Amino acid sequence: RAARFAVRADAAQTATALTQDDLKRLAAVRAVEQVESGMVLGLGTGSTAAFAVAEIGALLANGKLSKIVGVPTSKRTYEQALSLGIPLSTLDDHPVIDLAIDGADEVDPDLNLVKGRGGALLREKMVEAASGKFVVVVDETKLVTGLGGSGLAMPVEVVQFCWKYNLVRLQGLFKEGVKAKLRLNEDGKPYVTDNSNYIVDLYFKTPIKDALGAGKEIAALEGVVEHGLFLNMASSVIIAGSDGVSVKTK
Ligand code: ABF
Repeated sequence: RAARFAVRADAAQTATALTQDDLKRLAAVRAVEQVESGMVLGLGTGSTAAFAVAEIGALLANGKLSKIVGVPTSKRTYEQALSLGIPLSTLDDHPVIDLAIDGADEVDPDLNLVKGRGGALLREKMVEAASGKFVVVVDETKLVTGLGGSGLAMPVEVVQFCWKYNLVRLQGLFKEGVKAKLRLNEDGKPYVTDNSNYIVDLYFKTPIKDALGAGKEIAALEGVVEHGLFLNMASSVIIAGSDGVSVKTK
């Protein structure tokens, strides 16, 4: 299947000039090799997952796959899948998903993840928790030794009501170790999620020591809807790098 793309998996072994998008596409196409006709699929969000959705659409269009049902993890992915003619459904009608394919922002050595910089963490977590198999697709820049270690945001979705109160409480959970910021759009207005909530981004100064404990404490705050720590959820991670594509499985 990968042969239909300009960049082939074998090219990754030798070429050094692959772009980050090339690597994302390689990982996504490799994951889609696990898709079989008749499956209910969790369709991820983000630029890497979009390559997987595109590949699924192409395989449906050329008859190599059939009877697929997709459960999208965001309005963006819903629109993309719809435009490709992928039959769509919801967790209400398909509460059990065979396979979900999605990207991530950080992947640690135990295959724990930070997700949600794209803002879709709530639906992603619901769909991926309902999936028998959850395959993560990333390029090698997403690998970290500890979650929060990239210096980039770990998102927390909060209700709009008294968001500042929750921002202060989130900041307080980690004392000086974190900077909490309300996510804004380019126009300076708060970013609003698909479920009409806000996002507080947490910037950790050092990797989170106890991600499980941190996740529990964050989730216990009233008004927190979901957080971007996806712990013990990934079945495998497909990583594309300049040395080729590798698969890490738990
Ligand atoms: C989704 O897309 C998110 O959970 C994550 O935030 C983001 C990764 O985006 P990309 O694939 O564009 O790097 O998977």
